Amino acid sequence: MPIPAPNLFPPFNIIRLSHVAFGVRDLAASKAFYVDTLGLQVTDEDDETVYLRAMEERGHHCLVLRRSDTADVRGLSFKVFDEAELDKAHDWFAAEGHPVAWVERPYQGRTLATQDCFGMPIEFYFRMDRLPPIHQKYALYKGVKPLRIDHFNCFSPDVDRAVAFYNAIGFRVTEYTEDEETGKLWAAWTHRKGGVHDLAFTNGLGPRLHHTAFWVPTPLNIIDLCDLMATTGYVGNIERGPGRHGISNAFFLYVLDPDGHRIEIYCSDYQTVDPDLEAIRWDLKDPQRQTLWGAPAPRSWFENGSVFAGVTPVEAALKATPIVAP
Ligand code: DHY
Repeated sequence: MPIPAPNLFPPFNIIRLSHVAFGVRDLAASKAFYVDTLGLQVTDEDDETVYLRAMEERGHHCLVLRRSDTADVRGLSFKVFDEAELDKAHDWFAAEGHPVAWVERPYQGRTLATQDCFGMPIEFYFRMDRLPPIHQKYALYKGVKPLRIDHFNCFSPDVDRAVAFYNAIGFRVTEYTEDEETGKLWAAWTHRKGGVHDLAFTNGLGPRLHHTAFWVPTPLNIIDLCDLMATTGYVGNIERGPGRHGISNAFFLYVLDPDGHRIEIYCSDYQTVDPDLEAIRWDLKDPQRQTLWGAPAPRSWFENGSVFAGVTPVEAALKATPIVAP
C-alpha cells in the first residue's frame, strides 16, 4: 500500500509527543538507572512514583516511573496546541467510536484518555506545570546529558493501518520501509514537531512499546554513556550500537532499563517542517536502512518490547524476516 498524502489540516492540532509512564518492579533500581546513569532530573517523587524531566524541558515531566508488580506501560502522552484542540480531539475520537474519558493526572490540566485503532492507550493534554529553565545550569548535567524526549516507537501488527490512522490525526510520514514482495509497509516514521519522528511503527507483535528515545547534544555523549555503563554494572543493558541510522541519519544507542524497557539515545536527525517534504523509501532487504555502517540489529531488537497495561498484543500479519544478527 502506498503511504498516504500528508494530512495538513487534521481535525485537531497535536504539537508533539510529551511523556510516558513506565510500570517498574524495583523503583529504587529504576531511579538509579534513569537519574545516575542517564542523567534525567527528578522533579517530584514519593514512595510510589518518580517524575523526571530532561535538561531543556520546561514541562514538569517527560517520564514517570511507577512502582508496579509488572513491567508495563500506562499510555503514550501528547501535547495539543490549546484547550480548544483538546475538545476537538475528544469529539473526533468519540465520533470515530473510540472510548474517551477525562482523567486526572498530577501536574496536568484536563487530560483526555483514549485508544488508537489497535487499542493502544494514548492521552492528550494542553496544560502541564511549567518549571524554571535548567538548560544552562551546567553543574546539573550528568550521565548522557539528555536534553529532551524525542520519540516513541511502537510495535504494530499492521503498519499500513497504523499509518492510515495516525495520518488521519495529522502525523506525517518522513521515511518508511517497504516489503518489496508484498508491497506492504514494514516500518514507518511519522512526525508532528518537525523532526523525523514523534511516533514510529515497526512490524511485530503489537501494540507494544518498542522504545522511547531521548535527544542528546553530541555522539560523544553516547560514547561516554557506553563507557559509563560498561564499568558500572550495566554492560548487559547495552543492546545495540552505537551507530548511525540509515533511516533518520541519527547517531544512536539502544539500552535496556532494569525492567527491559528499551531506551534509545538519539542525536542529530534533520528538519522536516516543509508541508511538501517527500518521504524517503527504504527496501526491507537493505541492511543500511537500520545501520548505515551495515551492522545488523540483534534478534532481541525485533522481538522484545514493553506491553501496555491491560492490552493483549496480537501477531503481525506480515512475516517477512529482516536481516538480523544471530
Ligand atoms: C531506525 C530506528 C530508530 C530510529 C531511527 C531509525 C532504523 C532502524 O534501526 O530500524 O529507532 O529512531
